[in-house]
Amino acid sequence: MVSTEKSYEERIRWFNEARFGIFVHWGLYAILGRGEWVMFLERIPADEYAQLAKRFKPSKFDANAWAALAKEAGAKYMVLTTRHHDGFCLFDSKVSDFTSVKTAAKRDFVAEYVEALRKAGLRVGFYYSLLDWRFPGYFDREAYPESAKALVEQAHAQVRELMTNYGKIDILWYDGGWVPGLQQEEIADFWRSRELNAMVRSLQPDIIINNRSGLPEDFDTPEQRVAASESGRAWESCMTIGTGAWGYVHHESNFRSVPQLIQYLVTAASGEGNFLLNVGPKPDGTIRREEVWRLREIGNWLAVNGESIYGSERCPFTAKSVGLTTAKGNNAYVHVFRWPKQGEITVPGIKNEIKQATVLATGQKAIVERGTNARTFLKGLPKTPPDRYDTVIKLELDGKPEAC
Ligand code: H79
Repeated sequence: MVSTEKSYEERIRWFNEARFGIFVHWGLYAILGRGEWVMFLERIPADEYAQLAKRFKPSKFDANAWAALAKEAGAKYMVLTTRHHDGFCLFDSKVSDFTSVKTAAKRDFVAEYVEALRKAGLRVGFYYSLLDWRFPGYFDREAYPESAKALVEQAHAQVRELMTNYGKIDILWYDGGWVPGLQQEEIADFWRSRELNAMVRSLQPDIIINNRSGLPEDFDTPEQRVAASESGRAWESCMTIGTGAWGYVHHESNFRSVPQLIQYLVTAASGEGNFLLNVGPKPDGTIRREEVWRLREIGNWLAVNGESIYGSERCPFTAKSVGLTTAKGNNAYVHVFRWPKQGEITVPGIKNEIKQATVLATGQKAIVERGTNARTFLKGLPKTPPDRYDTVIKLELDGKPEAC
């Protein structure tokens, strides 16, 4: 029999080309507006919390608008919380009544989301929290063994539903795998993750799975920081725009700036990793203006500078006095976050011959001069940065970038 199974390299290729995705945290917690951990942090009893479902009627939810914004941002995929730690499902489930289909909204938001993304040409990611705070057996397995068993069985059944009922899914993004009192190496046994993920792969042979079910699977997921994995291992940093939480915060006092967000994206790209930037839509389903305009600004920047990000590779030489470097094929890209006031940039250690140096924002060619100590000078540039966020200078080389 000829195997039709794809290799890891084949399955992960689109993901490494994509580099930028949008994370969406949305659920009942949006109504309270104090983040997705509110049930736990304020010790809200499950039955009291469940009352929120009666008020969850998102009149302005429009999956096509979410997808359109992700496209405008230059993102290639989205990941939606199909359910978070509160256990509330945005999809139809035979094994739970605590879903948006069986409560006031009476809608399968996951179905609408998948359809909109496919139509927009975006890849589809599902976040799924293994843990569910409503199960006492999650907090105390000894005292409530039946509850702990039911928790795991529900997770298996719901992951099966998600992998069966919505067509082709590109990413399964587990979270909440940790269990009180268990070591990291015991987590996969608790959730029966080997069995679970074998089932996932039998239903979705091309899917990529993150590393949060107690098993490494396909990619690493540093949270709220950018940290590269070793070469050859895919990774994705996830981050919030507001710094308070992932779910909607009504009075968010602290939003990350656009240059900050672009620098995180470039940092990820420079280490051959992805950036998954989160939005927390309002209870009505719309995305707040503070997040919308930031995503559009990133999209405008990517529209000009995207070739330095999509499918990026590590560049062996650096430009740390001014910013970072990325590479692709025979091109290197110098990302200038700290534009020199004399309009002259020094890049040390380029071994290659440089055929041409171009400012992507303006198309201007820089004058290339080589100096002592293997220095390259890029001259004839303006004294103020041509791009207010990150001016990218493309270096066309005689071969793949090499350092000396
Ligand atoms: O879904 C998002 C978070 O809700 C989830 N992962 C991302 C993608 C996450 N769950 N736990 N954690 C992240 C780390 C736990 C942090 C905690 Fe706390 C510190 C839990 C309680 C104290 C941060 C501060 C969260 C609530 C208060």
